[in-house]
Amino acid sequence: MNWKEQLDALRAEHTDLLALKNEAVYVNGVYERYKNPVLTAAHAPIEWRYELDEKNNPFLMERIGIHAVFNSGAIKWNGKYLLVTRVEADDRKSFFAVAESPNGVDNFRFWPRPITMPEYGEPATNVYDMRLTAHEDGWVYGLFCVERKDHSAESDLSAATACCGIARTRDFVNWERLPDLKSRSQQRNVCLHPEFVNGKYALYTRPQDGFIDTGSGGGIGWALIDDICNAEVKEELIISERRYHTIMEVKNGEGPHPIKTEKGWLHLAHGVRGCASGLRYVLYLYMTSLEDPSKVIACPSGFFIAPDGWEYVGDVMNVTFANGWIEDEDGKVFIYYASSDTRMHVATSTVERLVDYCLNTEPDGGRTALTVERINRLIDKNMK
Ligand code: M1P
Repeated sequence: MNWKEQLDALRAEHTDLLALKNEAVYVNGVYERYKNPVLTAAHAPIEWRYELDEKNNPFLMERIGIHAVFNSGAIKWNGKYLLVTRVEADDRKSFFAVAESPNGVDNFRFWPRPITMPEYGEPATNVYDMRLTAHEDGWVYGLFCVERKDHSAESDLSAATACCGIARTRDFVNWERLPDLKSRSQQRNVCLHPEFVNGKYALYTRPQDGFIDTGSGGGIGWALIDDICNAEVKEELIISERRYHTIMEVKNGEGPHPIKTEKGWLHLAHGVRGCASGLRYVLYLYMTSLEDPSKVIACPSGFFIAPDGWEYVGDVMNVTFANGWIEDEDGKVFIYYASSDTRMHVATSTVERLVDYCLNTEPDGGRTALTVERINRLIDKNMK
């Protein structure tokens, strides 16, 4: 093949990938999973990776490698399903890029350029995992993790700090960067509640002692903020606690902002436990009260989505992670989750089914005997 033929073949393969239709393949009453991932590294535009000039790139090599597309914020915007993705280049640096689809389950295409996020203070080493919130103040906010080198431990090459970056936009191209969240502890997985609460902005937080270890950080926190343009966590209430021998023994973190339903706020979060093969990240749901979004009213036991089949395999194995979902006008919910820090998937459900799941799945009993008792109660009912 000559250079031109090679390029045509590359373009044809990319076009076919983007046009691939998706189909629901796995139904468990709660949600449908889909056959194909909605976004992978191979979806990244050819123009981001190759220099398309035969003279300068005679072997048609990738000049910039894209390694993974995962942990994406989500929003419905002008009738389109938008993901603000975490794209990781081969150099391990993550950046944000918008991809849109006409139907939410396939045909996702990246916008021509990645997001140029303004810096705040010391330039970030890495940024990732944006949670999007169309707030009732009229702005769309993106809250994300900002990683910087920990200068207090220069000799430790892995020492880093995590804090919450805050930016807002009206078009997803131009972003106004606000000061990073001030907090006594490090923070990751911070998300903005869509409504004012007692006249204040409200945040879901995840306090952590170190960059990786949550340490004394007890779980998902709740904090009211006086001024989003100078946001500071003054008081933090832990609302979804880590607990021994649960799916969130080691860590947890809020996903996207909760969906408002007639029966309460519906939350999607991730829980982490340790096992012989490392950390296992799964997704769980819980609900809080409409009157007081910091009060948990339902906390079904166990996981809602865990890695399945080849989702186990990737850059960081045994991980499902979600920071984006979209509720459609008819109550359909598109749950965007990443597998193993490598690719993006979608699962679909409805508000009605997710609320039913939350309100009719018992909380973790804490002991084997109680799980067996529950199964026996169910068998008794079914034998009547
Ligand atoms: O590698 C799994 C996940 O690890 C982190 O999540 P957490 O702070 O809860 O441990 C994040 O870096 C996340 O991006 C990543 O998917």
